Amino acid sequence: MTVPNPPHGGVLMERLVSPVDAGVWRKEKKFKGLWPLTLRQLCDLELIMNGGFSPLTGFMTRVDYDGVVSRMRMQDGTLWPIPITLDVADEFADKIAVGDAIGLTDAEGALLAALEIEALWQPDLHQEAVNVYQTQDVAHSGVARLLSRNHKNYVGGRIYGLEMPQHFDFPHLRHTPRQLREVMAQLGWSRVVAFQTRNPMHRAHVELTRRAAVAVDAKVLLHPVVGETQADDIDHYTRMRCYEHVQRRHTGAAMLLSMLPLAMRMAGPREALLHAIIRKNYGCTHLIVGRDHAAPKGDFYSPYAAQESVAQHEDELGIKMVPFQELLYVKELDRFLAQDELAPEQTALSASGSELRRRLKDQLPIPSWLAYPEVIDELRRAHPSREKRGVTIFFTGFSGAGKSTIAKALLARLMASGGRSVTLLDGDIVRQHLSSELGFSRAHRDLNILRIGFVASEITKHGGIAICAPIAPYAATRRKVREIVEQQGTFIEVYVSTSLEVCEARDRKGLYAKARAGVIKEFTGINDPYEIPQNPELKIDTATCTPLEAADSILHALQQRNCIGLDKSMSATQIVQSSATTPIPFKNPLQD
Ligand code: PPS
Repeated sequence: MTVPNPPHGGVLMERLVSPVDAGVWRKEKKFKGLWPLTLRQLCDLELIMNGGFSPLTGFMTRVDYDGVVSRMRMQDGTLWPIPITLDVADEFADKIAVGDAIGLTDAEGALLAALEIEALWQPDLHQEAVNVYQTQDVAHSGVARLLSRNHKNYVGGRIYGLEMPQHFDFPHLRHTPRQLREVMAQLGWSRVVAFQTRNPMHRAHVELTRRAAVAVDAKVLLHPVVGETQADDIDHYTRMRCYEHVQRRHTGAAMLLSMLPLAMRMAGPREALLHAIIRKNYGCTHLIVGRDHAAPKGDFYSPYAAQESVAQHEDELGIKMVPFQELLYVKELDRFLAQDELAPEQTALSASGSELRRRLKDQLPIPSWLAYPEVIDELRRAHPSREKRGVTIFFTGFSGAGKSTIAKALLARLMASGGRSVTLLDGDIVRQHLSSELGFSRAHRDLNILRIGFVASEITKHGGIAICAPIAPYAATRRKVREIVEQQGTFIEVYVSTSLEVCEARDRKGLYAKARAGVIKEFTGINDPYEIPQNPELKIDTATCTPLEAADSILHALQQRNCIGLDKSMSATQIVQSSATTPIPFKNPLQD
């Protein structure tokens, strides 16, 4: 039987203990603490446990970390490019010490592994950024993630895997290195070229993979990364469906498809080396390395740095680099050719992933030479037009500023136009249901706003319109909500800037009077702070417009941003005119 390429370091280092030992760890060993793993840490743990990170036996200790950061070598001299570390918060680090064992759990609290602590330290993250990412610039997504992390401590030590993380998505496409090696051995594959990707495959990718396989006389492993990559990447569910379509088209072409649970760092040249090591551990002999391999947005690495980095170490690693050739589509031939194969008179069209993304984003037609039609259908389903994507309209302002009234007017306008589901999360209503146990301390207000933000982000994710109308006095909390919502769709902050004097003069609920009299403590504007929004998308002063005018200016802003379609029955200008003829003044006692 064929033997696939041996793993890095010679031995496949799997860290899952026997069921009997797992039972002993669970019942008899004492854990000093339980650490709930982040999604990224969960990916790292899985690759430590399944041997994808061979020869690592756990999260790196300080000596290995220092060696890897400074010269890409572990203490025993093994080549390793990127620290694989477990970062934990101060409160957790304060409770543990070298010699202790801790339990590592998933987000639901299921115990997955034990870690025997051999090192606990506070790393110099700036130095790590400079060495590993070659920059401290937070415009680099990997550096930004590293430097903004709340977990400032690293815990290193051996891992004893008790249970693999559970996956319910595409179980037939998940393999450990051992399983994939067995499949390759059964197929008699001794030369396998891996294609690493975090993007959907378009036809030029398929063609270059085919060419690479021919060039090095190898079979192909499509090995897409499905751990966390970059925030704006296409979700792995969509991508996996696309890869499956590609595989179906190439059934005769000796092509395996398997998911790699790696959380990418976007560390360019160093990351390309890590990709090579992992593929060797999965039994591959070759890895396709493209221009800008594992590079973030921005010009942080020269286009060929990753290829050079792998080429330089390929003998030591025992896996060969196959450089990715940029292919262009030649109209006259209906074929893909490399730049140096083009005849002067031929029309070459760019077949790049960015071209595909641009066409998807701008809802432009996508020709079938750029991607297979069934792949295009999947991508279109995952990219609804902007006017079908979710949006959160987040009002903020003093009590009595008019937030609820405008929100209700906006809700009515949107519902009247039809076609969208709209949910109003009004401050008062939320406090009766979602946040009924909360008061008005800073901690409770933050919790309240984050709950609203969570619900709004779910609504946005599913293509709905969420209108939120809390006071939301703190800028940092508003920013957090913006961050979680923007991962799903559009966020529009509307600052209802009605002055405190006007709000107090209105005092419809009599709360200002009570606050002045000291009956209500921590009342926003009177004896509690309100931080004015610095860059809201819209600012509305209800002292100078009616609720319908305010709602219409928001509708107009939504239309300008293509968040909603043009209402054919009533254009924005008509709406403004009609509302101007039937003004509803803010002093209407039914409001707010
Ligand atoms: S926060 O800060 O965003 O959590 O506040 P929010 O949930 O929007 O509060 C909404 C309503 O609570 C009433 N209320 C108070 N507001 C501010 N400070 C104090 N101490 C307070 N106590 C009660 C008030 O009516 C707010 O409603 P609106 O709709 O804003 O007038």
